[in-house]
Amino acid sequence: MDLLIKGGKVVTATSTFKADVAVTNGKISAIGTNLKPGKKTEVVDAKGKYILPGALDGHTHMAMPFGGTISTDDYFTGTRAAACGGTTTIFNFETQAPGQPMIDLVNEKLELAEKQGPAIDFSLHVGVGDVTTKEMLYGMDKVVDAGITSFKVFMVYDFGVDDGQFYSTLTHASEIGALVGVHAENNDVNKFLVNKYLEEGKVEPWYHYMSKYEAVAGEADERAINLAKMAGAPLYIVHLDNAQGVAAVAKARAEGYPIFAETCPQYLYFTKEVYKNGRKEVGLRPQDFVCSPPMKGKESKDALWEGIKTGVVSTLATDHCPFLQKEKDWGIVQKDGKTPGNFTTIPNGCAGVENMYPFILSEANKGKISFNKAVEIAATNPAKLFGVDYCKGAIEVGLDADIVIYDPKKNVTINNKKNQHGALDHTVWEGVECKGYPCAVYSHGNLVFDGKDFVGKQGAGKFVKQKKFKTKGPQL
Ligand code: DUC
Ligand code: ZN
Ligand code: ZN
Repeated sequence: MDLLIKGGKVVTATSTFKADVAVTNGKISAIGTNLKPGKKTEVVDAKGKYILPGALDGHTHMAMPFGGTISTDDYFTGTRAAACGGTTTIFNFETQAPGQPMIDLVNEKLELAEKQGPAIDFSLHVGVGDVTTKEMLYGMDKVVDAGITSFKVFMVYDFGVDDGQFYSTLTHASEIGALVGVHAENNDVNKFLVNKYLEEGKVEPWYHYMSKYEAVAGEADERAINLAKMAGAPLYIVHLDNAQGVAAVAKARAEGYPIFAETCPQYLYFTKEVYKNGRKEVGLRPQDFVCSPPMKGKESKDALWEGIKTGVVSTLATDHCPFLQKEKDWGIVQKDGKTPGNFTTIPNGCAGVENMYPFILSEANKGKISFNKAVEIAATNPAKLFGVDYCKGAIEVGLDADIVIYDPKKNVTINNKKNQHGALDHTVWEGVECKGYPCAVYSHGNLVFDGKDFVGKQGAGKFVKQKKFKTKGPQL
């Protein structure tokens, strides 16, 4: 036995109990009371603390080209930040270029990841950019053979799919044991509204929200669900943000369909008001919050919380996609330094990979949801949905020792300069108070966060293979 975490309270998705946790060769080797250390065992006192599985962030965009730049965190700095927030696995989106065989994209990005050196384990989701021919569509098979069984289609953006391509992707994915995620927004309505507002000279970040308001996402959520039902395929809606979509997912699940939804902390904490005023009190401007989909109104925020409580929302993830403030300012003056900008010339995305687990655990600590629910949506369910529950997502004998020791009495106020570990120059989470915080994080039994600093190693993280997706109904 290499490590013995003694006297803490183990939290799983379904139960909470006092136990010691032993780690041998990077795996959880025993869970029980009064476990005895060996001569060389490191013993950690966890009295008064919770022992949780490391979170899995099923939605990140590290090193992603977007809006004329590349997201600020790469596979190292982004995973360093993740580790310091108790996330021990990420799933990074990589999107296929037109005409590019999907497997070439995968090989290229695995090479990039290896070069940048992730601090924790990772896998990929393949963003479907070209399924215009049978050959391109069947390119998914090689990706599944390589151990990646999750794909994502976009209903918006120039590289997005039309409904026919979406339907064929869903159909083929379900034949080969893969799960399709969707970024659901109505492209045509969005484009119409963008043009309308720009013609009217309405260029401020508020119109980013106005051109992607609740129903723009809600309609697309409903259509995506209909297409999945027609194709007889499972579906995963990423970053669900609106009440209409929550109702649609609830209905489909109640009817027995394998429809799953993810939401993100930003939709549970902020509202559309940030596009009017930013958060002046901590130096954040409206453009700093521009991400897609944008934050919605309070009714949607409340519906998402309710969806988490009732099991309609299955997972929490971040959509971590950081851009520097000078890039966010391209909404005022564009990259060339002279052309006036507008809400469409702001790179879309915000940071969050370090904040997801502390945020949801803090909400649990305040009594909004149970700790079990927080573990379920941030660790256990993403592990199941993305086919890595054979090694991750729970405190269980035989699984990787990706462990968070959580101190419910340690209060931390997010301060980008003082206590955050990514590469970004700001965070939308600035000044947010967390009641309770991770005080130690382990990846494969190795300490990666000591409660203050990153103490892991660049390059220690490895690619994790996903098994095939077989779930036929709404239960995982
Ligand atoms: N939304 C974002 O905010 N950033 C990257 C991609 C996306 O869909
Ligand atoms: Zn998206
Ligand atoms: Zn995304």
